[in-house]
Amino acid sequence: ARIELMGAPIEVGASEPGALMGPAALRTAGLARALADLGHAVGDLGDVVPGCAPDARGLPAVAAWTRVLSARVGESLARGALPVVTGGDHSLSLGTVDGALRHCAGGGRPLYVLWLDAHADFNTPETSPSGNIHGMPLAALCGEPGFDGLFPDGPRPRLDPSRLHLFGLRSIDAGERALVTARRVGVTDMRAIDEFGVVAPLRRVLERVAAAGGHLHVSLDIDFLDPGIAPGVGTTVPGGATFREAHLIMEMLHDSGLVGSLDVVELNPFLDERGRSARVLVELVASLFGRRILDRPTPVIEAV
Ligand code: DIR
Ligand code: MN
Ligand code: MN
Ligand code: MN
Repeated sequence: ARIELMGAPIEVGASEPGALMGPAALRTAGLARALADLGHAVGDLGDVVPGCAPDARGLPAVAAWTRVLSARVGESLARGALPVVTGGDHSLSLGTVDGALRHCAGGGRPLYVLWLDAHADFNTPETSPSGNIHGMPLAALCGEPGFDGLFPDGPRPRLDPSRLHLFGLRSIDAGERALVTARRVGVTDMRAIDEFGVVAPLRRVLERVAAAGGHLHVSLDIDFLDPGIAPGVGTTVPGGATFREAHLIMEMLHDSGLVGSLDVVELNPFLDERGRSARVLVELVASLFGRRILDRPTPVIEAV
């Protein structure tokens, strides 16, 4: 599929300013070129413009972004393209996942979401200690109360929490932990990754999506990565994924052929060290789209 890049310079969902420069930094780091060099047809559709005033704040501003991003992602998928939305803070996924949900509902396909993030992003206005909307998108998408006016009125497909998988989790608030457990969200936390590595848990997730004939939406929050390799984010948490773990995940996602849409979020170039984090993200996205060391299939090593 043709890859359609869209910038979503939104930062109202976060307390730390700077994520609005993320799409520009990823362009500077050569995201489009890296994908084109792999032989893909790539279009940069530019930055999405929200239907709100530049100084709009809070839930109304996020609602304006949600509407336009949902529409843009839906149009891209309807064209048969693969939308890649660069952020911007993680509240942009309200729009991208909503767009993918509507597209999939229309086609009768189940939508699965792989959330690569240090955080669960499952707070509601009620449970959130910070009030930051980038910590809430999954609760809203899954239909928790407290988000009136965020989505357009009328019927809306909800994200089924059992088709959501949090991967890399290592920071969760008390109220959202209770919700994540009650809603039976799939979780591979860092404890599980330490014990089992990334391959076995991810393979299980991918097998489920494949068996259901699902569309996989991947949402990559840069704080999924260890701050040592990706310092350019406002909410670093120690003990994140290594460069090698993250690459392997991207290669497995590519090999699965299941990824239908992608978010790359929370890059804050103002906090980055000379573009390091932006370059790491470009490397990872290139791996997700097929960059490999040798042109050979993954070797199958038989257990002894
Ligand atoms: C925290 C942090 N759970 C909150 N969340 C972040 O504010 O709700 N998400 N940083 O990316
Ligand atoms: Mn489709
Ligand atoms: Mn996040
Ligand atoms: Mn996060």
